[in-house]
Amino acid sequence: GRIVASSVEQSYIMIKPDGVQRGLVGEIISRLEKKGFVLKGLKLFQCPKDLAQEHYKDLKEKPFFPGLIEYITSGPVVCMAWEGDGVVASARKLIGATNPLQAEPGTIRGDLAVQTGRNVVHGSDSPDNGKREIALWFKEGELCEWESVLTPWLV
Ligand code: 3AN
Repeated sequence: GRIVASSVEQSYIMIKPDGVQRGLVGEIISRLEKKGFVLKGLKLFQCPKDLAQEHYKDLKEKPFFPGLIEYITSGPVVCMAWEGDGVVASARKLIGATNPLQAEPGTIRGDLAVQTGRNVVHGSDSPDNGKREIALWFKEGELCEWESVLTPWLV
């Protein structure tokens, strides 16, 4: 989709099907909200196979790729666009290591998951990929341009 460019850094964060099935949606959103990032886009979405393949195209050659695509398309995901200075790296820290057994306690994966193939949440790994992924998962008009009244208390 075509998305209005924002000058502030944005990250694409997605609660994967296991996170939705396990009832962790509120918990995960809450952690990002409380940190102080601003939610600009949010939807529950059943991901088609071609979109999953495009999103994970860098992992196409990996042996776990077919299983990853099957997992991501197995049920609804929660798509989110989060905004704020340093949001990409900070959200990666809040999410924790890819392998949940290596993720620090206090992180989402460290507290809530055990298996790499069921690690409940995705977060963009660079600001450029944040932009790319938000444009991939959201259509024009699905993001809200709004200013949080909390911003003066946060930054
Ligand atoms: P991250 O999600 O922490 O950025 P990536 O980009 O290396 O990690 O991997 C993307 C996704 O691919 C992971 N979230 C996980 O669902 C899956 N994945 C990565 N490595 C493995 C693996 N060894 N076995 C199964 N799934 C994997």
